Amino acid sequence: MAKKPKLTHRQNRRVAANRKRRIEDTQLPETEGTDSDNLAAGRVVGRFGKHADVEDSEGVISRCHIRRTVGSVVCGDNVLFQAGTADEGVSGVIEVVEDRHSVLTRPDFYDGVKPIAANIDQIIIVSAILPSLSVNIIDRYLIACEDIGITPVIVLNKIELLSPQERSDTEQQLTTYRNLGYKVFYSSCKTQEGIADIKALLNDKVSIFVGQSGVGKSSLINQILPEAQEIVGEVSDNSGLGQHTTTAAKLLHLPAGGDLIDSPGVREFGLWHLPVERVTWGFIEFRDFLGGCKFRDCKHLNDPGCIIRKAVDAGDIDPVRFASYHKILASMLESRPSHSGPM
Ligand SMILES: Nc1nc2c(ncn2[C@@H]2O[C@H](COP(=O)(O)OP(=O)(O)OP(=O)(O)O)[C@@H](O)[C@H]2O)c(=O)[nH]1
Ligand SMILES: [Mg+2]
Ligand SMILES: [Zn+2]
Repeated sequence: MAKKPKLTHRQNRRVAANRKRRIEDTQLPETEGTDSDNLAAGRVVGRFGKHADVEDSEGVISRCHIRRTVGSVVCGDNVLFQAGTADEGVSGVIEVVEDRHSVLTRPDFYDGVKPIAANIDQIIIVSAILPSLSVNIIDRYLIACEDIGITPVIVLNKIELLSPQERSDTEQQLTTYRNLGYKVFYSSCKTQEGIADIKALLNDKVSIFVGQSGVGKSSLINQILPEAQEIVGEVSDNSGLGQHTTTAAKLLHLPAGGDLIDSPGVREFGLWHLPVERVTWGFIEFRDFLGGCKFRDCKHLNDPGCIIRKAVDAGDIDPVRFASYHKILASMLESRPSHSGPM
């Protein structure tokens, strides 16, 4: 178990601010006899700080307060709300959040497990070859998708920056994912490669674009849906990392049917909220072997009689995925906050 970390001044300030926010949230004025007959059905299309933008069936958007009792509210949520007056800033109130058919979550060091988006059908995992291709972050997202049973799609963006040789090496590296049955696309917002293929996948589905900051999620959305006019940021010259340009999730409609959610980039996609066995199960090629190791508590590392290790040695499991698995487990032990629940 990780020990309780000593917080810096900045972290302490953030914890205090979160606490204050929770207290303020509880002080939303009670409406007189909220009558569910007067509530409208809507969908959350934007979420910022304490407020949310809710779109009604006519396409009218109201900025709303969120009643404390409704719990979390994220993009894609179906809600019942009191509509506000369009010209009056934050004037509506979300009163009820309908049950979700799916929800993507991530653990937050300060706030526990946080939902990111709800009622999604598909998760587009965007990576870029700059600053370097991280298959580990792809694996983390794949585990999250397997955990919630949502189809992932892997997109490798900025592909025009690779030389033919680098491209062929990268494609070789990603063959593993295609062999596992995952869809893999190569894209470029500069040459338009792959954009039409990605667009074709999005018809009539609710898709969320996720990945590190600077990989080009908003740029891809602008290519697919030029009206979106999502703000795009520069990547820093030194590190090639993004500047966290998109700060809040936003849901956009495709004219042909279907919705896209742009989401803020993350530095690392943590999986502390999952039990280790769930992470193991998230590596779909391990599943056939699970239960076959000599020891029930096999760590699948150097344990005698480990059938997964044997499959790696026999070439049936990709050694890079196997290494990625152990890297994820090690990072879960290192960075897990002490309050994040059972292993
Ligand atoms: N060379 C190249 N650059 C790209 C491509 N796609 C996006 N970029 C650049 O990458 C930078 C970051 O793009 P964004 O779309 O803001 O990235 P993001 O993933 O939305 O980042 P966050 O909002 O911070 O999470 C911008 O300077 C884009 O112009 C591409 O296909 N090729
Ligand atoms: Mg963005
Ligand atoms: Zn084992």
